[in-house]
Amino acid sequence: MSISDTKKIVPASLVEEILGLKEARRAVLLAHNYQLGEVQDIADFVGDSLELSRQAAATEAEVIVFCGVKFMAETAKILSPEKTVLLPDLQAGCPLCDMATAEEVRARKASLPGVPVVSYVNTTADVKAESDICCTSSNAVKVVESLPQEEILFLPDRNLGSWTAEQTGKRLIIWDGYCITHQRILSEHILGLKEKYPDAEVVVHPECTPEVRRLANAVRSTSGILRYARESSASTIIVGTEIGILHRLKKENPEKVFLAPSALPVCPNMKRITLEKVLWSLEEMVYPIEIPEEIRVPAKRAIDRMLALP
Ligand code: CIZ
Repeated sequence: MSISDTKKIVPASLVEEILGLKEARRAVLLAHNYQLGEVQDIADFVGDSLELSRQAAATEAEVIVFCGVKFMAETAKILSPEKTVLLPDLQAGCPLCDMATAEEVRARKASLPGVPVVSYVNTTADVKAESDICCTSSNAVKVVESLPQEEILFLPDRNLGSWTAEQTGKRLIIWDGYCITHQRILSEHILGLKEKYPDAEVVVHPECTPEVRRLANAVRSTSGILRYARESSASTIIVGTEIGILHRLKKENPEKVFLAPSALPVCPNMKRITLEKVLWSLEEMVYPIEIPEEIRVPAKRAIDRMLALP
């Protein structure tokens, strides 16, 4: 099935109002690769969470409007406490994040003395504060390889965990969390498309199940998928991740065909951010993210260790 972006008609006045207010507020708009196409189109920067974290840390803007989900806005605030970080919809959460609480992580750490904790950025700030180092899907392998220990507690995504264990050969103790959106991508979807398009290549996200990953030519983060699409000579590519990425893929590679495995991998939380909410966010300066210093400081240490890796 080919999913084409439903082209929403965006009133020019709405875009103008956002851009005018953005300037008046000295704000920058950061958007994740899974955001609605019209939100990506007005953003100053579109990327994965590692790229957006780096942008948040480097920007000279006073206000960051984070078009993504809450843990991403929290990461921006952890890195830039002096800036105002706004999330246009506070309900834009992440069920995967909620699968590991700080209390559970503390209990697990107590039973594993000396075992370092690597946490995926898809965690709450207080879970990051319990972690030795963070990782994203684009650098999980590098982060795990950077640690001298062979045994590592990896959380919260079991699929990214099993993929990282396969790639590094280390003994990962893997949390049992998963992304509900990537879990909806099934091997039969990929096999069905491969039957119809035998020359198509398959690139999937490491949050996909091992069965799906085994059918892929490559397993990549969203930024890795974008790079793969640019570099591949295939004219048709089956993409196993949240369908928001198709917007950038098509924009950057108009001569290629990108196929989503089904209409199911849509993250309802990412789609909560609309242009109307971005405008409202800038008008009312809502919703500011606040993180207590006793959580922010240790959480920043775990993120900084990741950012310090080459
Ligand atoms: O790291 C991110 O931004 C996520 C959640 C996915 C990806 O691969 O970019």
